[in-house]
Amino acid sequence: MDPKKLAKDTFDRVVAGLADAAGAASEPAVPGTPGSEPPSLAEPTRPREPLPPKPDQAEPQPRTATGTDTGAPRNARAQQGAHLTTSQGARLRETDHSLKAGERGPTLLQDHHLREKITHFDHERIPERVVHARGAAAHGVFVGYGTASSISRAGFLADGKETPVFVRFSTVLGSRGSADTVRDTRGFATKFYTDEGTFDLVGNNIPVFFIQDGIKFPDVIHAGKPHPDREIPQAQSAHDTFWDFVSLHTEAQHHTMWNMSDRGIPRSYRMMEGFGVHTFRCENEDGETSLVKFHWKPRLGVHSLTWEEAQLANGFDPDFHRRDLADAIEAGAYPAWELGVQVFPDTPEQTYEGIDLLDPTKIVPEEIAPVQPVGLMVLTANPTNYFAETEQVAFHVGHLPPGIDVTDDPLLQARLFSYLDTQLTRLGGPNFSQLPINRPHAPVNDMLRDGLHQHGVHTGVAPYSPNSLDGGCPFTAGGEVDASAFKDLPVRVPEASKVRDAAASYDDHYSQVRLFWLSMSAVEQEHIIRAYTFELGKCYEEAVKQRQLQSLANIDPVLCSEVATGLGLEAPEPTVPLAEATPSPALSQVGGAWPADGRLVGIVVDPDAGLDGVEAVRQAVFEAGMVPLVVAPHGGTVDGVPVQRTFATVRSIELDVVLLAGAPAPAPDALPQRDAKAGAEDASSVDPRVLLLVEEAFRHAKAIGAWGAGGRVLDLAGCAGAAGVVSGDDATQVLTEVQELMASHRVWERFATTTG
Ligand code: HDE
Repeated sequence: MDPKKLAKDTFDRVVAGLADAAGAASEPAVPGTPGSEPPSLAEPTRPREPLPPKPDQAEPQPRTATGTDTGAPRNARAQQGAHLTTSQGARLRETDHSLKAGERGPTLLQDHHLREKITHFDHERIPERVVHARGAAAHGVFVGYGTASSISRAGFLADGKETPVFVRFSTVLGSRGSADTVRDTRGFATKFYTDEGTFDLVGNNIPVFFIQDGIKFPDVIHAGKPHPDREIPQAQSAHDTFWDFVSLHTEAQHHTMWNMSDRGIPRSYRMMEGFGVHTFRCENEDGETSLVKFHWKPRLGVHSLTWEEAQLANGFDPDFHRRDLADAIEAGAYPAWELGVQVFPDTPEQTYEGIDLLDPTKIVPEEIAPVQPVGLMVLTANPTNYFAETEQVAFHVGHLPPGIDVTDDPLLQARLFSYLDTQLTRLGGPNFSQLPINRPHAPVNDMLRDGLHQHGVHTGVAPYSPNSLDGGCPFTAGGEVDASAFKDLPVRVPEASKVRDAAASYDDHYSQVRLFWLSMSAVEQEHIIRAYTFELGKCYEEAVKQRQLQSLANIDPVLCSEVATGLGLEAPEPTVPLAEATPSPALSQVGGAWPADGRLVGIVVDPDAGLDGVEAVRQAVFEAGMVPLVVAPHGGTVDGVPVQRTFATVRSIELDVVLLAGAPAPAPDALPQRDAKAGAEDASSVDPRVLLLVEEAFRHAKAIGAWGAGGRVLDLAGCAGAAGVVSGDDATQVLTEVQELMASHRVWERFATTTG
């Protein structure tokens, strides 16, 4: 079957199944409702059962600590009953006053309710992840295509097989409360709850890593984290210690350039590729092995923010990516990715076309090893509780199903130790796999016993092997070919001496960085120049900047001289010959047309002039699977149409496109002393915040549309008639043209370039 059709059919099937489960189609609504029903104005006092979760939410499936499906409703673990109780279920009459010796007297130690409430609160926090602390997650399903059967016998890849998944996206460097749109790598970790045991694909949105050997992980992270004396800057690499490290440790240069490219500032988690990074070894039913790299390809394409948008979002909406993911799912714009594999022969050298497959600073260009689709993942539900699910989920690269095994990549080898180890501190002991979100969906019969917070109630007397007192239970899988058992693949280890060293092939630190640079379009190269210039410009020490310029000289002379000019420094000569590199067009994000699911369409209205065409556009936007946001001078409703943003609350960065249905005069609150975005003095002109909205949208190369009086705003903003600016009399026709522009994410020709 045509691969594109397979993806579409599978996506449609999953989404149709969700619609059936939800029953009659409800009215489309703007996402973001906090609760599952609208609140009453007065405080509710009549006891009632807890409200159900919102329709877009799901809990982890109810499984026992040992993997059995309990058959209990999904909310069986949520709070129960209509009354406030202690943790022991005793009903309480009062929770607003502590028990005191008289109204004005001291609090009594006897107050067990006070002590339970405060003590539990005191211990609500757990250590945040040392890396990837800031994240957002969703539940979903993976459907196998069956196309991987020649490569792997893993059951979840079989044709039509559906496997529940939980995916957590993250930034790397920032603390748990840091902003989403910082320049950084993004984590892309997927937990497949397969029948054969949990499989965790713990990847990133960048296919290479800073280091070739896991022993250097503390070094690169200490360099990237805030300086230890002042603990600044938060969640970013634009500081001396990061550039000090990567300029000395030049194997980091490839990953660093990906971070400096637009990949470092994604538009959305839904619009990122994912990569397993390392090469894995797979085995098929016939015992044949191959080397494999995993890729996630987003249905919506790979798109990014501009640097200015990212910076504005950090202040204006630090939860930008979190909100986008949750809102999209709530709006029914289910994010989807195809899982694909690059497959290489399992030769003793473990190289492909001269590329060392065990070196995680190298990619294999898709042009020489195409990515073959093996299944589709659709994210279908938001978590019901951030802490229980997104915070407590524990991934581990050693969670592998039969048919997939690790290789000797020294980065992967260290990870096999680290992920188990880190959970002991973070989740408080060895039983973290029994937390609801981590429970396998396969029967668990280990001989691990006891430990803090043990949820299993093990039977028998002989948790040791061999035994006869428990009838010999549990038994290891027998026979050479037992499809249901994990197998450590019997790979030959070359005869060698113990060494703290790496293969000579690991010494090439520049050829693939040059390949990446040459694969970028002119506008993407401009962004990279800009990013290096910004980041190094934020460094204090000239030696650090000069040293990094040396690496840039070894990558590309134009890149080096442009950055050097911005820094006011001399561009050095290369110290190694420039590599011969064939560009890989697949690395560029520019080009192609993509669905606009869940995109935000701002519609600026002028209540004084009437809402001609607005309702029709709103409905058409909903029907196209996007979300309309009406932007008006005040909140509430305008001519019966609900308003989502006012001129005071809106900012261009949250809108993918701006539509102008009018040219509203300055609102009463357009006062510079009240709203720094305002500055209007001429009451006959357009509200200055609307002008700013249009100017920014134009600068960020977004599509803009206007009808009726809206055209006057385009004139005032000086963008009428420019590329990607549509105006006309018919509102829905304007929307249609704007939608066509949105398919390519930005109006790219608006960005002038110097390198192209
Ligand atoms: Fe991780 N990494 N990592 N990492 N990593 C963690 O595990 C580590 C690496 C990645 O959403 C930690 O539970 C070492 C590469 C993701 O919960 C920790 C090394 C890649 C996540 C850890 C690496 C990743 C983590 C922190 C070098 C891409 C977030 C908390 C040998 C392929 C998972 C935790 C989530 C998290 C260690 C390198 C991806 C400390 C030692 C390469 C997506 O165990």
